[in-house]
Amino acid sequence: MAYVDEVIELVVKKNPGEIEFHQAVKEVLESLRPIVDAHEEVYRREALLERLVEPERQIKFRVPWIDDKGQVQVNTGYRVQFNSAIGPYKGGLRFRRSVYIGIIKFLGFEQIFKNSLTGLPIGGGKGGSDFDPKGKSDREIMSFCKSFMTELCKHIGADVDVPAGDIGVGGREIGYLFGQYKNIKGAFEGCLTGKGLEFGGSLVRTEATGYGLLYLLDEMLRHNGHEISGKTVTVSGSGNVAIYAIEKAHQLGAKVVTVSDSNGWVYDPDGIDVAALKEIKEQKRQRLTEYKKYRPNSEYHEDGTVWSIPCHIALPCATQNELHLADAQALVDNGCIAVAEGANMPTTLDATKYLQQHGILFAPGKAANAGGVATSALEMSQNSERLSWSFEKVDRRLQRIMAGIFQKMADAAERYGVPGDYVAGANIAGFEKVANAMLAQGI
Ligand code: NDP
Ligand code: 2IT
Repeated sequence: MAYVDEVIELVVKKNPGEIEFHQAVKEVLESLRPIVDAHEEVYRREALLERLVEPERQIKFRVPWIDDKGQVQVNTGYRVQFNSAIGPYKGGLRFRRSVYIGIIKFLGFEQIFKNSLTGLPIGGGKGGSDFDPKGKSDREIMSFCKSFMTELCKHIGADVDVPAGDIGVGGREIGYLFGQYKNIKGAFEGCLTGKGLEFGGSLVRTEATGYGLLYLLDEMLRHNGHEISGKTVTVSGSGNVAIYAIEKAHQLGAKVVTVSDSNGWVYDPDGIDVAALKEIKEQKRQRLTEYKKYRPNSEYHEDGTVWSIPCHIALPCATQNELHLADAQALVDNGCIAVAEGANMPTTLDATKYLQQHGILFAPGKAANAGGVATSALEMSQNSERLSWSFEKVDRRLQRIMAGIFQKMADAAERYGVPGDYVAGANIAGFEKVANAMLAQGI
């Protein structure tokens, strides 16, 4: 049996029920075949793939907290420190009811290659909790965050592991988490990124994932003889990534016509009103049903998906496995030319294959959404030198990083005989650096 297939089988057997983790491993390892074949003897002797799919450390902990009625609640917290070959563990925290170890491991595994692609010295990690922030008061969020950090602070640090946000974790949560770390440790350190600008945060970090997505899309389109300006774009999600992807798409002359949340989706034929969206989601923390009050011409739907709306470019920015084969078929039938993943693993494996086989330019999340973690690494640099850079400086660095990521994935795809396959290109380019570092450091 091929080495890659042996390791995929091993992962499924050793991690029963963790279907998202299986999916992420399959997607990466399948596309590493050419590079693994070329180095099979060394990789097998060094058990390189077996080491790659086994987290260096998995931490699972109890998070007790008190709700507004005085009732004690208990959630489960996780931190998976997956791979530190090229730098301290780095990756977000996700607070969502559906979180379990399989989700955190898939995200941590993806993060290894994403972080490598940025060219910055950051390893892969991820964490979170099955805590559901929906409908919770600020005090309840604070109570939960303080308890979560009471345990997590034993395992992280500026040179060890530096968490940040993900679904359900934004500036408010990072503020509470940072405050608790500082109080317990008695030290003001860059232990988290996505911090407020008043206490060590970086300009552009809020916008970075969405802006970076558009910078990478721009590179991919121009490289293939297209441009963003004048294009109709569909976006899913309405959180941090979606909002700033839409903002940058509009700045670059495209028109975004959809957004969604877990209850429904909006079609606004005149183009999504970003100011209204920010007010609804960032300030009032409301549902998308409110959008029609700002834009009477828009439609709100509970059934179906945003992918039924004809577009040139589709940007899934909500969550894993939200773009299925039927959606991919609809996109192709409606004349879509490009898909770039703002979320992590939003496109199912069969949908990805279908899009690629039908000539759609496809930018995988680990390349396309790497702008967030890249800017987090720039925040770490600023914290280390105890300085803050200007918006323009960080934004320029972000643009250069995203252009570099496109170049790396396009080059790797060429080198390994699959030109234009950016999924394989991103996986191979991300893997090469980590593999070489692991081999150099020995057992
Ligand atoms: P937010 O919490 O800010 O927003 C998430 C959005 O996606 C919300 O609109 C939410 O709807 C929707 N959503 C989440 N889960 C589901 C679901 N199961 N079904 C339908 N809609 C859902 O998160 P982010 O914008 O930060 O993250 C979005 C994606 O981008 C995630 O995949 C994340 O891993 C990825 N990402 C984030 C980065 C960052 O810097 N923040 C960096 C790189 C990737 P609702 O309000 O109803 O929950
Ligand atoms: O998926 C991701 O890359 C993130 N949620 C951002 C991680 C980070 O450390 O900024």
